[in-house]
Amino acid sequence: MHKFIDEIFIRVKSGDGGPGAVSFRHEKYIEFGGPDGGNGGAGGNIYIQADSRIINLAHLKRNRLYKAGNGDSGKGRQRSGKNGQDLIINVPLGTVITSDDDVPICDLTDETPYLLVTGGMGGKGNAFFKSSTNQAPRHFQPGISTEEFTIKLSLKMIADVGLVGLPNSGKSTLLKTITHASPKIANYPFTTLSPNLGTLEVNNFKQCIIADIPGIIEGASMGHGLGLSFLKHIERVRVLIFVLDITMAHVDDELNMLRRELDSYNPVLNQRPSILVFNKIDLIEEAFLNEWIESFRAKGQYPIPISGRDNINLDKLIFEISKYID
Ligand SMILES: Nc1nc2c(ncn2[C@@H]2O[C@H](COP(=O)(O)OP(=O)(O)OP(=O)(O)O)[C@@H](O)[C@H]2O)c(=O)[nH]1
Ligand SMILES: [Mg+2]
Repeated sequence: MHKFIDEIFIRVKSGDGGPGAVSFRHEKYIEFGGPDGGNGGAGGNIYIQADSRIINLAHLKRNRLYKAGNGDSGKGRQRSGKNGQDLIINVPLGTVITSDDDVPICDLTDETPYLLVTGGMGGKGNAFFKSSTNQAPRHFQPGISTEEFTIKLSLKMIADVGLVGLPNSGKSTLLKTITHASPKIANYPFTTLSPNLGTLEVNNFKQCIIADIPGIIEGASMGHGLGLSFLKHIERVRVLIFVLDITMAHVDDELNMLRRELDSYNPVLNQRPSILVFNKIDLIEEAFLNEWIESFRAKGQYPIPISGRDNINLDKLIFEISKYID
């Protein structure tokens, strides 16, 4: 399996223009039959296009340089050289392109191809330079040469909902129960090493994309655990779901820690609408659960008690999610 790559630098070069031709018509008994050198072909363009079937940027590690075709030379009898072949670089939806020093270039949120760089123009052949004063020009233009440059591609997945929680809180289990995704699930922290997406149908078949990201621990902003870099994949979600493990001693500390870590990554995330869930309620006493629900309510928070594994109350959660999807 490919390693999950969500940031990569690549070199690109559009095609060089082909040179114009120097050629003269060959006719019997006529020494110079007139210039007929055609123009060079244009170099190929480079396009970047998102494709929903691609999930990360790993496939771009293959090449050192992504290059479009060069234009062909012009030919005799005023024939133009063939244009160089365009190159289309496919990337996942949500890929953001910048220059290597972070100047924004484009953000590929749909599958429309983006013209990154055009190929060089072809040169004029000598037929172009014929004039009343110069009937037999030997002059032609070389094509325009293009230059290599580096671009940075970063993936920010496009999801409507992001699952946030400590390792082992049951995020992947929840994703698996409510969508057709099949993420890895296991009873140890950091089972999920890269984001998973799943699709949920709400409100008459509207698709809602849910992102499950690796668990977050105290100090993630200082690089502990898998760090916070995966939070970029939920930067654009409409709603966050905090998946809190109710079997942990202090579910409120759990939430505060997550909020703090989100804050140190990007304070905007804490201003997003959010849904709180208490997960794994199948494992605890009802009285214990009610105490926690009461203590949250006293603070104006209304967690939804669920079991992602045993499918308890998930219809309630889905209804809550659907309010944000239209
Ligand atoms: N009893 C019970 N167990 C659950 C529930 N949800 C998840 N689990 C278990 O908790 C463990 C962790 O579940 P995961 O879904 O892998 O947790 P995660 O939050 O994705 O974990 P990371 O990927 O490590 O962050 C697994 O053994 C699950 O079977 C639940 O509602 N009830
Ligand atoms: Mg997981």
